[in-house]
Amino acid sequence: MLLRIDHVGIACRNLDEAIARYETTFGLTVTSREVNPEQGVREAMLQVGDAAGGPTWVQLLEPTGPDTPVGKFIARRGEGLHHVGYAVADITAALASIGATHVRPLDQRPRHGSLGASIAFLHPADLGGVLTELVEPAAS
Ligand code: V0V
Ligand code: CO
Repeated sequence: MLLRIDHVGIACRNLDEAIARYETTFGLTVTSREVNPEQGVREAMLQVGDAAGGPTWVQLLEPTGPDTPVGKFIARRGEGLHHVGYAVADITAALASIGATHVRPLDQRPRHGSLGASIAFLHPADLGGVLTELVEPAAS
């Protein structure tokens, strides 16, 4: 079901400062910046590699407010690794398959994600404390 790691999501208090950190330290560049009101984030995608199956990204996430997933995460744990996003070929089929396991989807249907992707989250409590995201990238 999982094709590759699509992105790692990193929670930060200040998006511009986080971007500068990755540009300066690693020479990464920003491919896109978006605001996603449904998810409560301002985010940037920085491309890390171009694996055979498709690119891989660092996703930097600044909360749009305190009462959002990333805002609550930072208040509780501070900045740091927030989630892992795996690429899937068919997110509807992946969600149906997950439905047959004990792992609870946080989304019953796909949501709008970065770069035109369709995304759905799985509960961290069912996956060893790791918030996990399924990503069906936009057709290229
Ligand atoms: C919270 N918890 C986490 C966590 N966030 N554990 C691991 N990784 C995380 N990122 C734990 C937290 O430590 C608590 O555990 C428990 O969950 C409840 O915490 P809470 O602060 O009360 O939070 P909740 O229950 O209100 O919400 C937690 C969940 C929520 C995971 C359900 O954050 C959620 O629905 N996330 C999915 C949406 C999301 O994260 N969007 C932002 C990224 P203890 O202490 O009780 O054990 S948007 C994105 O990636 C996009 C757009 C994209 O890729 O394109
Ligand atoms: Co993500």
